[in-house]
Amino acid sequence: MKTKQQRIENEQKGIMDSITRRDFLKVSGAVTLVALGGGQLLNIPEVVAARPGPTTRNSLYIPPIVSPSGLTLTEAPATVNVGGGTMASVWAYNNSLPGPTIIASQGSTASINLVNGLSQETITHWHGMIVDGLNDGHPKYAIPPGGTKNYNFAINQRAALNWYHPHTHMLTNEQVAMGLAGAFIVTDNEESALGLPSGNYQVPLVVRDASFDAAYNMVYRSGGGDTPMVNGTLNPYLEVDTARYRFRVLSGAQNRIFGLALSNGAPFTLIGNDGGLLETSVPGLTQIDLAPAERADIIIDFRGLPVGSSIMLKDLRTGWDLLEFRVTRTVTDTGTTPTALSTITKLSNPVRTRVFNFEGMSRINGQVYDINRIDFQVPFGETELWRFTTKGAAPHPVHIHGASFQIQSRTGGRGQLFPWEQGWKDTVLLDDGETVEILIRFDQFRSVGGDGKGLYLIHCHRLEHEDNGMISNFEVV
Ligand SMILES: [Cu+2]
Repeated sequence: MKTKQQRIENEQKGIMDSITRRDFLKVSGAVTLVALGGGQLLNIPEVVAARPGPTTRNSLYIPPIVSPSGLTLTEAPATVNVGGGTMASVWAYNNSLPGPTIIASQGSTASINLVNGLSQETITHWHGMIVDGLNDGHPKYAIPPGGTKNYNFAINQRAALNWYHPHTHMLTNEQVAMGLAGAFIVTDNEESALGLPSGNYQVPLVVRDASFDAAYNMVYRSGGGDTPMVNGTLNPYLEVDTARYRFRVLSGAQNRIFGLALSNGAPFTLIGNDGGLLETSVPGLTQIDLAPAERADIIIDFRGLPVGSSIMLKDLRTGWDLLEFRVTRTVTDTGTTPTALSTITKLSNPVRTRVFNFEGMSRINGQVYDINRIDFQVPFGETELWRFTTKGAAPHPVHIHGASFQIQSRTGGRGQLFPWEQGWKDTVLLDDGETVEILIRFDQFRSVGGDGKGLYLIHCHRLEHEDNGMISNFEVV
C-alpha cells in the first residue's frame, strides 16, 4: 500500500514525465526540421522512464583543486562514483566528474598539457579566459585520439569563475554531455580584500542535466538529459554550518535553462556572474535564471537555521531538487557581505554596430559554420555595439570568445535586463522575439600576419545549435 508521501512523489514524477515528454517532442520536432533542411545526421534522443523508488541522497562530490602550472589534463572514458557508490561510465578529465577545479591567481601562468584519451578528436576551450587564438581551443586545433596539445598563456584578467570544456567541431555537444567540463577559477587582490566566505565556505557547483541507461552508462542525447546532477553527483546533499556560504554556480547544461531558487523561498545575495564580481551586491533575490555556460556567484546565509533542518536548491522550471543543504553544525559567523564589491569601467561610445541574427537552429546571419571561413574582422581596441536578434527556435545563449562584454538592453520577449546580467559577461541569453544589445572591445590579442592569434568565435552555447553550425569565426585585426 502506498503512503501519502509516495503518492505525492509519484504524482510529481508523472508531472515531470509529461514535461520531459513535451520537451522531447518539441526538441524532436525541431530536429526533424533541421534534418530536412540541412541533411545532417543528428542523434535522436529516446525517452527513458524515471527510475522508481524513494530518493536516497548522496554526499556532494567536490572535485580536487589543481594549479594550471604544469598541469596535465587527460580526456578519457572513466568510471566514477555518481553518489552512494553507484559507479557510472562517463567521459572525464583526469577521471574526475566534473574535472579538477583549476584555481589560479591573476598574474600567474598556465602551462597545460591536454591528452586525448578518447576515440575521437577533441580540443579544450577555456571558457571565459581571455587568451590568444592559439591557446583558445579553436576547433581547427583539434587533436586526434592519442594526440597531445600544449597550452601556454598568461592569466591576465579579473577574478571570476570560468570553466573548461571541449570545443570540437560538431562534437562539442556529445563530449560535454558525456561529462567533459570543469571549473577554472581566477582570483585577484580586489576580491581577496573583501573577506568573502572562503575555504570550506566557498563551494563550486557545476549544475547540469544528464542521461543514463539502466546500467548507469552515461548516454548522449543531443537535446539534453532527463536527470539533474550537481558536481557529478545524483541526488546530492551538502552538510553546512550555520554560516554564510559562497556558491560558485556554473551551468554545464547542454540546452536547458535552470531557474534556481531555494525551497523555502529564502532570499540570497548575488555578488558575481560570468565576468566576476558585480559593482555592488544584490541582496533579496529569490530566483536566478541560468542558461548554458552562465555563472552565478551567490551568498546563501544559513545562520539562524536550526541544526537538523534542511533546504533544497531547486530548479523551478522542472521542479527538480538539485541539492539539499543539511544544517549540521552551529558555528559563529559575525561577518557581513559587503555592498561595494568591485570597480567596473563602463564601456561607452561604440564606433560601429554589428548585427547578428540567430536563425533557426543552425545559422548566424544566414550562414552555417565553416571552420575555415573568416566571417568578419573586428578592429583591435575599438568599442563596438553588437546587436543580437532572433525569431523562433530560441532560446540562444550567445557566447563570445576573446573578450568579455557589457549588456546594454533587451527589447521584445522578456523586455528587461536582470540583476545577474550586470557587469562583465561572456554569455547572454537571447530568448524568442528578443533583441539584445551589448558593448564589447577586444583589446588583448589580435591576428597579426594571419598567425591566428586573434582568431575567435561567436556562437550559440545551446550545444545542439552550436554543433549544427550556429557558430562563426572572426578575427581581431
Ligand atoms: Cu541557439
